Amino acid sequence: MMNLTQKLISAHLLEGEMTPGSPIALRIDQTLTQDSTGTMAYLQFEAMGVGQVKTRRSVAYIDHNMLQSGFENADDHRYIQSVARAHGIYCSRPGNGICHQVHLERFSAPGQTLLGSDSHTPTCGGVGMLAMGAGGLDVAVAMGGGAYHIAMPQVVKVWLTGRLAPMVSAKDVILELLRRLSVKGGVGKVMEYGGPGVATLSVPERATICNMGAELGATTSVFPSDLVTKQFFQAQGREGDWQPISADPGAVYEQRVDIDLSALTPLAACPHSPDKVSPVEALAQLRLDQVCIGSCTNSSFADMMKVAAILKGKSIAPWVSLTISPGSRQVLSMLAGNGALQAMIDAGARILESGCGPCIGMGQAPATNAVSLRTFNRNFCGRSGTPSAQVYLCSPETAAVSALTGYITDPRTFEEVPPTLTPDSFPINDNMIAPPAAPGETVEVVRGPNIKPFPLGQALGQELSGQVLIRLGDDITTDHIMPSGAKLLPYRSNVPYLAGFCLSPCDPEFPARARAQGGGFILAGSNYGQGSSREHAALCPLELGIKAVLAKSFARIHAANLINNGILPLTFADPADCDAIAQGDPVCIPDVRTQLEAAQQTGTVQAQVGGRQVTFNAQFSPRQTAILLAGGLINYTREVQKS
Ligand code: MIC
Ligand code: SF4
Repeated sequence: MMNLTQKLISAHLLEGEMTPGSPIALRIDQTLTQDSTGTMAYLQFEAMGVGQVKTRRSVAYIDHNMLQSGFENADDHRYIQSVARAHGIYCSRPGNGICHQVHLERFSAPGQTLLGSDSHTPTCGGVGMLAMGAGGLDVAVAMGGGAYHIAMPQVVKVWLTGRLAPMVSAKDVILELLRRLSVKGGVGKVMEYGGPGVATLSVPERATICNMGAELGATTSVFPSDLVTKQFFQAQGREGDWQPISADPGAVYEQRVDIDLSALTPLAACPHSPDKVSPVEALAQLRLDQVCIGSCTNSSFADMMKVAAILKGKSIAPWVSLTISPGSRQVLSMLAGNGALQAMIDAGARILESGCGPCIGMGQAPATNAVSLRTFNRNFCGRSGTPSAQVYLCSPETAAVSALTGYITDPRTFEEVPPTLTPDSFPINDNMIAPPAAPGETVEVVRGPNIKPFPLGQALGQELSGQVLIRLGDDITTDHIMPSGAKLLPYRSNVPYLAGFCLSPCDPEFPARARAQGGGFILAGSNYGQGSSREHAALCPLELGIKAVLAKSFARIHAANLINNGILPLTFADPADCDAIAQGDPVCIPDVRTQLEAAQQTGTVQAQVGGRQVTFNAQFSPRQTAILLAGGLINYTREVQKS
């Protein structure tokens, strides 16, 4: 008897036991990259010298950096298109849509594994894939045919009953889970959905729930593949890619959460965290300056049609700016064809191209102290491009109704309820997905001047010493560690430049201090590195000479990225020790190589911090230990290839 997660894992298991917490290695069928993590991932893939990808399907998306405010983005697009073509990778060109929406529509396949260099890759869990986010280097390894290494997750059964009430949406389901479990609640876990409520949810609704499972910190989220899924594949003209897959009756889970869909009400996440959830009702009358609809969470055809139905024949409040970004060109083209786009434009919406746009601060930064209501998945402070802005996250229904009134408004007060549309057929046009080169064809890979060499770790010495360069609190996100947005995103292939902004939202002096000290240590609270998969949150500290991060706990993908770049993620055995340490305290980890090897048995590492003897948990797998000793995954791979 197996649950769905165990079925997917056992069908791809290359090494290890399916005991929660123990290391496993998985075969990866499909990969995806996007442009802001992809340039680095392809540079690393090229450095591996593999030639053609070894996966069943690899796709490079261009969807994040599309402002082209200078040559940097455009050069990276050219590089990605050419490197993809040269190595057997499909390339979804700028304008074709957000990676997760397009992948769901055109490439997802129940029963397969997908590894993506973006934290919202779990979106495809909505059709029964084991879809996980990872750092670019792990995706590069998977493209080369290597396994993906994780700890066997615990599986949480999320049992759905009932049916969503009118104007309550899939977004409210995941916001309810965030309210109950918090942004740390899913770390080390897979959220597996089941129960009679599943059949009442369409594929895009399931995808919304899986997408924002990333905000729980979960390894991934997954729905069974059933007749609803089959209908979606038929409508996408891909029935051949469909297969049923579900948990065995009586399968065992480590945890259970029950949600009665009928009992849910519209919810919103308040500034500045996706788990600060409140009923929309309680926020009513908060005056809005901006409403943004779109992102990989809520930009499907069904979501956009609900928005169009609400806006039709009406006008947005005169003090509100409303932006709408349809998730894919397929969606945009359907809206253009059926008149929905006209309803949006006539109501006063500003239509943006199909891409991430304001979600990652690529334009549409709100005004000073503005209140912005968004259908996105993250509202971390400053991510919108305006640190003083107050960003709330909600469903498309809540966003559209609120854009009309100009205040956060419970959508159940709206007179008409728009239906959830599930088309019998979607228009299929893959002419913006460039196929790889034919065998034998030569492709020139074009590199622009903004592409700079990335830093490589060094084999670990006998001792690590330095100072605590910064002291941080809980839930520090990768948007704090390596901010993005219109000013910095163009430099994702220029780590030396980007490093000058590392942790700048927390302390603008940090990069200069780290450089002046020749590197040192970062001290943080719990869930350090939550949020994005961006490897730059490890590469930039590496560039600044960071040797170890000492924290109460880590987010999964970020901890893996630190290890892959040879930076030690050490967890305080006693969190009280963390509270007693100050910025500037000296740190010394003596005999660190010997200690790490011994940690295979002891599970701990000792250090002196600010004159105290501190014990850290160091429960690394044998492979992780070898990577850390070698100074990162690239050095480790070279060592393995030599031996
Ligand atoms: C995000 O939503 O934070 C991003 C931008 O999509 C990131 C990837 C990146 O930093 O490039 C993610 O979620 O992994
Ligand atoms: Fe793009 Fe935002 Fe989704 Fe990240 S969360 S992939 S930036 S739409």
